[in-house]
Amino acid sequence: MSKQILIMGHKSPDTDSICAALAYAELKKISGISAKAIRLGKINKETRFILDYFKVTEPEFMNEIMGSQSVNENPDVILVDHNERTQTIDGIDNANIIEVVDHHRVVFSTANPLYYRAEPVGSTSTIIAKLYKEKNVVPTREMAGLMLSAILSDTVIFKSPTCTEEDKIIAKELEKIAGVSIDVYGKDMIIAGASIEGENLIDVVKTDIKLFEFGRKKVLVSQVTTAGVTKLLENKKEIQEVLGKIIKEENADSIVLMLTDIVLSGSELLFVGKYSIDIAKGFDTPTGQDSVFLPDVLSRKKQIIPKLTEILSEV
Ligand SMILES: [Mn+2]
Repeated sequence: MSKQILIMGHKSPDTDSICAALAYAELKKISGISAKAIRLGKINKETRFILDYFKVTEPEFMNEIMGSQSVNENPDVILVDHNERTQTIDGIDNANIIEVVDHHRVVFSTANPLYYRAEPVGSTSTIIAKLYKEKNVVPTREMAGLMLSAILSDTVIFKSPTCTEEDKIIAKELEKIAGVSIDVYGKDMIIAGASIEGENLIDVVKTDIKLFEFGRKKVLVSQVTTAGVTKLLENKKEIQEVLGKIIKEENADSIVLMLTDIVLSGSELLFVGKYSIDIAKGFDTPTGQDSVFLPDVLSRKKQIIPKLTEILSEV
């Protein structure tokens, strides 16, 4: 009997990491290969919504692969949605990596030959969906729903600059099988993921935060993707207090929070800290307001950082 293959995404799993692993394990099983999906961390809110919606059980948790008596007993593993050792399971050297399916830069080397599938598309699940087609297997409604969700999540419903034409075509095909509407379901999914109900605000702001140095000025820029910026702003005072705390914790001068609303297609910017008056002015915040909504601003890298560089060089 052949060993059961373990299929896993990265640590701190996002939707793509979980859904790609589940959908690929299913395809292997259909092909007569024993396989099961594994997760290396807690399921996030968005993924929880998806699994509940399509009534799919979450993958089994595993945090380490223990060494075995002989190399022959080492488990066979497939890595999806990652290929960096720092992002994978502890004890990876006690496993045989037999295959990788990924859409990130490649920083990987192995002792043994393996199957390696890398494509610069918006999500790993796009590639998994292509593998189904190549094997002439139509995914179940559940697996189509999972793969569609992962594409919508990784590409922020096709709005991310990482989204390709192929992601859109595959998503449309999966939409039919899954029996959902991309527009309606996608927004519900993002709202579920962005819900901060019952969650620690500090954790929400710190999920996607980066520190930038503009000369000697240290500015944190955090991005929170949501479909309900208006609702989030009901807690503006609380958010500002949290931003103040984070500045201290991270030893920064200022913080800019981008509340990116995918429905309104723009970002509300909040500023707290030392240079906040200048930053607010630089982003054309009306006098007397402590935040501003910028239509069509979705990218921190392409739209916020260059502007901050300009503003802070003059302060
Ligand atoms: Mn991904």
